[in-house]
Amino acid sequence: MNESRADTPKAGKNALQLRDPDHPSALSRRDFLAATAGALGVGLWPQGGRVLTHPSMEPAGASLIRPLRQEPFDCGPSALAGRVERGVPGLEPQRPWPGRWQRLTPLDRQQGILTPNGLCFTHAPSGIPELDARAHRLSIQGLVQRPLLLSLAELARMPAVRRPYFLECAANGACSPSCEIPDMTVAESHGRIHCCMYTGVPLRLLLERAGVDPRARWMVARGADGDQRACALPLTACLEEGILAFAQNGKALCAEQGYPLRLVLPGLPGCFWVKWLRELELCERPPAGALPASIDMDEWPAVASPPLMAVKSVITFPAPGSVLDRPGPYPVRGFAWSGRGRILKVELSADGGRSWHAARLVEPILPKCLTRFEAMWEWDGRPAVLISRALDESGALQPTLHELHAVDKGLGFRCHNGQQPWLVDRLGQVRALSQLEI
Ligand SMILES: Nc1nc2c(c(=O)[nH]1)N[C@H]1C(S)=C(S)[C@@H](COP(=O)(O)O)O[C@H]1N2
Ligand SMILES: [Mo]
Repeated sequence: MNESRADTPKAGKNALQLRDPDHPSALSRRDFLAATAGALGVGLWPQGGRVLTHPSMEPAGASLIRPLRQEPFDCGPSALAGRVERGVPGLEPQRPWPGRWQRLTPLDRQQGILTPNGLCFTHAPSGIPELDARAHRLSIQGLVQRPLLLSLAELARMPAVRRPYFLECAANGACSPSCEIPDMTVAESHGRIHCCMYTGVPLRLLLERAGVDPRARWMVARGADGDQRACALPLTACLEEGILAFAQNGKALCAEQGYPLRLVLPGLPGCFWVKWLRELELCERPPAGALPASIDMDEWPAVASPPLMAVKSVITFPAPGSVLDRPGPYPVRGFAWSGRGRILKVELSADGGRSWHAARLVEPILPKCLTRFEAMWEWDGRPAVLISRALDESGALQPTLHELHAVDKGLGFRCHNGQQPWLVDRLGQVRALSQLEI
């Protein structure tokens, strides 16, 4: 963890100094605290023998103390803390993703690995159906021995599993060489991902109950949102870990996330996780027009074997939207994830990818979940290019845009997992950089 500049001859002035924020051995503890406190704008106490009164130790005005709320509420920290809301992508025509139907996860504000209900990005081009859970039924039919029609009460009586997983839209991190959005924030570029704890019935259990005909190769899932397109999946791709989920982070699913029932397919692109699920049909080959919701077949002809979301990471601080107000030590933080399992390692560069240093991974590190990383970085006030790259347990390393471009010249938005460089300019302002620029 304590690699120094001397170990990396190519490292420039802005090389990351690896100082674990919890074990600041490179500096004396006092220097470190003073520097960090300065950078974070907080006072140290006590200072030079003088006792400083923390402003918040003043008695709170009576108006700031309120009785325990009786009505149901979503537990916010305080009325004074301000609300964190899901972002709305811009509606300008040059922006690649129409914004009307999407809300984005404020990834830069997310502290832990779970995305709270209400802050999850939402894809709902056909609108959000208001469904009555008591009347809702799931049918399992087609090539099965015993077709089933299940109520939620029946599902809830079956043995449930409870697991956290990330869901990433195949369009997340859309920053191809041809599509550069200079004023894009990190939530706009990378906010099509969330990570929630799901409770539900393993798909395998239900299919066993229905008795799968050996001829069945595909599963077609249909939602109740008026999106007439069905979503076809090779049966093998969803049997392993698929869940029919009815709860998200310990509560009923949000309406936006598919209340009362959604398909959870860990590692697979978000488009396969059908929401407002009402039908599973097993068949030999998918019916014509059965596409993953919102997927354009021209862009994705290889649906026969849906790709697992490849290893990826992004720095959420410093990131577009944040400003570094003076040179000094800063924490560099972000998230890494992979549809192929756990994150093994995240490396950071502050010199555009010339030198790399391992970041600290923050526990818990779970398969197919967001994983938090951080490292302390000493900004010397000169322009710097920050990049993160992740390695997963399958041995895959997050590629550069150059590498992706070499494989696929027409690099589109789908499942693009390229490294994302952020440029910190002299003023401490941060903006997105296409990696083909560096
Ligand atoms: N019924 C239904 N399910 C759907 C979709 C949809 O439009 N209708 N969109 C899919 C796409 S493209 C994505 S990325 C994910 C988004 O899940 P979220 O809205 O929970 O973020 O849902 C998928 N499931
Ligand atoms: Mo999506």
